[in-house]
This record gives sequence, C-alpha cells and structure tokens, in this order.
Amino acid sequence: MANKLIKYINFEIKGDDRGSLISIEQNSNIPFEIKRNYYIFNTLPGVKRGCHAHKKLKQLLITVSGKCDILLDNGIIQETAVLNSPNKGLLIEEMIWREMFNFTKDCVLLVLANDYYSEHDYIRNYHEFLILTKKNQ
Ligand code: T46
Repeated sequence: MANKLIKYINFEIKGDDRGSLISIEQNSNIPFEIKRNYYIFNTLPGVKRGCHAHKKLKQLLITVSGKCDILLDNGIIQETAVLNSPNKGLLIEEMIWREMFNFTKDCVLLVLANDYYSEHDYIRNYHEFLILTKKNQ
C-alpha cells in the first residue's frame, strides 16, 4: 500500500573521484523557503525526541550521518519513516505529530525549516493535537 504521510525527497549526488556533494536550494529541490537550520546529534540510546506537531511549520529532515526512525501521525493514520542516507530527505508539513527514535550513535539529523523558532507553533499535547485535527476535517 502506498504511503500517505511519508514524503521522501531523493537528492541528486554530485559525485566525482574526490567524493560526494549534495546541494539543497530553497523552492528548487525542496518545496519551501529555508529560514532556519538546526541539527540533532549525540542522542543517547533509547531516547525518543519530538513528540509534538507544528501548527504551520514545514520541515525537511536528513540524516547526514547514521540512521533514525520517525513516526508520523495525522490523527487518523500512523506511518514510520526510516532515514538512513544523506541523499534522502523526509518532508514533514504542518499538523503532523512526529516522534524520532532508534537513533544510531553516529546519527546527525539535519533539519531545514521554513520559519524561525517559535514555541507558539508547537502542539506538545497529543490530546490537544487530536482535537485540533478533528476540527480541521
Ligand atoms: C521538530 C523535530 C524534528 C531552540 O532554541 N531553537 C530551535 O530552533 C529548536 C528546534 C529548538 N530550540 C530549543 C528548544 C529546547 O529547549 O532546543 C531545545 C530542544 O528542542 P526540542 O525539545 O523541541 O527538540 P526535539 O528534538 O524534540 O524536536 C526538534 C524540533 O524542536 C521540532 O521542531 O520537528 O526536532
């Protein structure tokens, strides 16, 4: 069955005999303007991160090193994406609950976001998230 929530973007690897390079350009090979980048690393074994949704924020997640899994939930269905390659991005748009887990020790998770950090955009309570998704249906 086709995935409904998991939206991967495969990036072209510009390779030569020195190694590999990937270029990401806003509104070109990703579908939004980039206003912020951050990266998550040194995640301890067994840790789960995320566990929230965003009201408006769009983000692209890439494991530039290592691997992690990401549970996506739109209030109706849940799917688990695997990020394990620097040429594979996962697009997560607004109103999707996400939980990141199974981080390998070497995992560096790079996130490109279409807006600046704002705690007001977070929904950190799953019950509240479900109520808001039902209102939007
Ligand atoms: C998301 C997933 C994929 C900042 O000060 N600026 C920032 O841009 C971010 C993202 C976080 N912070 C602060 C807020 C907290 O004190 O850094 C601390 C850790 O943030 P948080 O617990 O929200 O991290 P994660 O890994 O649970 O979630 C993050 C993003 O917050 C979130 O938007 O979608 O990664």
